[in-house]
Amino acid sequence: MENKLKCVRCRKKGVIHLKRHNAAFCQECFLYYYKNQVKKNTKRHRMFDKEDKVLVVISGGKDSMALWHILASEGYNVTGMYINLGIGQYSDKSQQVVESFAQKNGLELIVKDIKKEYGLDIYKLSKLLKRSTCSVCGSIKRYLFNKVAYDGGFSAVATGHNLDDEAATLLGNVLSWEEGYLARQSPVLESTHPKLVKKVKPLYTLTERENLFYVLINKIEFLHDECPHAVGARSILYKEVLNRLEEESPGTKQRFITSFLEKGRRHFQDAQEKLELRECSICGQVTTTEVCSFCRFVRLSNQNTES
Ligand code: Q46
Ligand code: ZN
Repeated sequence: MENKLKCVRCRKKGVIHLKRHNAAFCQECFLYYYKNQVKKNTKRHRMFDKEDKVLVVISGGKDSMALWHILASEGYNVTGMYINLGIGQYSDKSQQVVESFAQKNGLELIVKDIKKEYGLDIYKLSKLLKRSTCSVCGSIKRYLFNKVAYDGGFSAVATGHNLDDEAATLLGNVLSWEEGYLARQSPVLESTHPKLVKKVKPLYTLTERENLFYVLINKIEFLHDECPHAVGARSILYKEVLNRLEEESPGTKQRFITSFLEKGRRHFQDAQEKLELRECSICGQVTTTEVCSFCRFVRLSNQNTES
């Protein structure tokens, strides 16, 4: 037991025990481990290198703040991107956290406000379209990540998805055998059109707990609250189930993801939807319909303010 609490690298007193690696680390060696994981992931999956311009999507939560911090401190050419989605106090508070971090650390940040810039309201749209708030919000976010990245000449869009997120998504997709999603689940989503920017997840082998530890030891401010609409999401239940499995058998989540990527994913490649991609007749962004969903949202919002 005592052995477990000694750092596996330097034998000093361990401050965090990672059961799935059967290893404890002191603060300094944990940072070495964390940095190494990010380095390995970006290299192994050819996500980006130091010459690339990377757009990092920031929500203000621990994962995206950790990602922004580690990439900037490792000398990558990163710009943060924050979208104010008009979700009451949650949006106001997160914007403050993100802006203050950028200012204190001299980091570049692009802020988009969907209400001020485009007149979009996710609540009104979700009512008008009879779609869930998260589905409307998700479409808007995906559109803006890509548009900002493409217009700004970025080589990749990086998100803070962690091991817990990836394992929960995989479990959800497996439970209903979502072949199309399984074919695409990967730490890297390559570009399939000249106007689509590659999406990458450099933290996909690090857990929520490790990201939390990283932000705490680096004294990075972050928003503790989750988006109020995340409450009750299916993914939270999947995370709880996986945590239970992890308790009994440490390493389950990592094995689930890495074995899927190594052995499982290829069996779903035929299920990749071969969608015909075209350019939106209004904004020129990639879509499968004549007018993209974002431009339809803007049109609908304008009609409803006029009437
Ligand atoms: S989709 Fe839904 Fe998230 Fe948008 S409304 Fe909040 S929970 S932020 S990842
Ligand atoms: Zn459009």
